[in-house]
Amino acid sequence: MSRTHDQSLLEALLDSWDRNNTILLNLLRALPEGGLEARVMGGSPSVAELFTHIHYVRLVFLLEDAPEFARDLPEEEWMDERDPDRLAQMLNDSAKAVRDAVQSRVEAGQDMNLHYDHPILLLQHMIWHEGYHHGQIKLALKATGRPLTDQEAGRVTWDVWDAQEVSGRARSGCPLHFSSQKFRTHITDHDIRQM
Ligand code: NI
Repeated sequence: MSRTHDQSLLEALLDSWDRNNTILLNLLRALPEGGLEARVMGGSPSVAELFTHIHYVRLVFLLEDAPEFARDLPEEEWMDERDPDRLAQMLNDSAKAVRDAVQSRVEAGQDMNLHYDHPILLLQHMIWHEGYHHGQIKLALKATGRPLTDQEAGRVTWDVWDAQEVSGRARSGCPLHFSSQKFRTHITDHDIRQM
């Protein structure tokens, strides 16, 4: 791949990674009572184990691809950690390590050591992986009678992708703005009908 370096594109990509982690933490904080122990079915990982798995996977790829940014791997991949503060700390720590590794490799024009055709693909891979498990977490909540409503989940998850600054675009009703009715309908479909 071309190694031309555009700082504003890099910043936007790192921002997408920060938002992805914010969404994950917001989901963690929005869990109803007993949410960390929910499972889709017997034998499925608990919500707590899905969060620790996400953290572990980030660190494994870092260890293999940019070991200078690696942290100590937890002893277990699927730890049943029930302390939300501890989970938040782990996720923030691994998110920063991934961010720093990608930024460093892109700015240095250096490939990852093992996987990926470009360092940015680590970010894309992790965002895809974590979105996949995000859906499973919400399904586990629903399957155990603890569904998150659109009111609860949409504001702290989907809306994190919306423009963060209060701009004239939102107030003027620009049809391309994410807060358009079409986007809201899309959110509702995911949170209520499908999940
Ligand atoms: Ni996974």
